[in-house]
Amino acid sequence: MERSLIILKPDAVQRGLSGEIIARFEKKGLKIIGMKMMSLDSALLQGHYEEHVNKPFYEGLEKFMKSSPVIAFALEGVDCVSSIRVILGATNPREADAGTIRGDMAMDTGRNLVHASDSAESGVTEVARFFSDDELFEYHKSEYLHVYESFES
Ligand code: IDP
Ligand code: MG
Repeated sequence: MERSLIILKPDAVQRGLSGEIIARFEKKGLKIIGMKMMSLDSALLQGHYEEHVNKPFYEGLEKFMKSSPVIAFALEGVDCVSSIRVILGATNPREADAGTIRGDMAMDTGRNLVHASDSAESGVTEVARFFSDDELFEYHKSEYLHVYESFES
């Protein structure tokens, strides 16, 4: 099954939107396999945002991501990476569809509330970057019977 790393960024934590955002993923039927509050440092952020490190907005992005604790969690589900990106909405919240997290709750690219992995490969890499094996949980989710027509238990 695919995995995605989700980060509730400092704006989500500061605006008290964590619960509502987590609820959207839970209602979708995704399984939370790990979750923690943490402060991000430069080394972790430079690895995580490797593709953006040399872009003009990176300095502001790193400063913002260090400005308060974040809540990181790992989600698992069948082909979940792209469906999570649909729930997230476009990077620029002013262009994000209504009904998405960014479309409903945010106004600025630099304050777009949530990170989610952008491919199955990055999902695996990013979850491993943020969580050690003993922080991740394998368990049976009884609702899967009612979320998926067929699933491997
Ligand atoms: P994503 O979060 O939708 O995957 P990316 O293009 O991977 O978007 O960019 C990572 C993050 O960098 C964005 O979520 C946003 O916080 C920040 N960012 C991207 N482009 C800009 C920009 O033009 N100005 C300010 N921040 C940006
Ligand atoms: Mg991205």
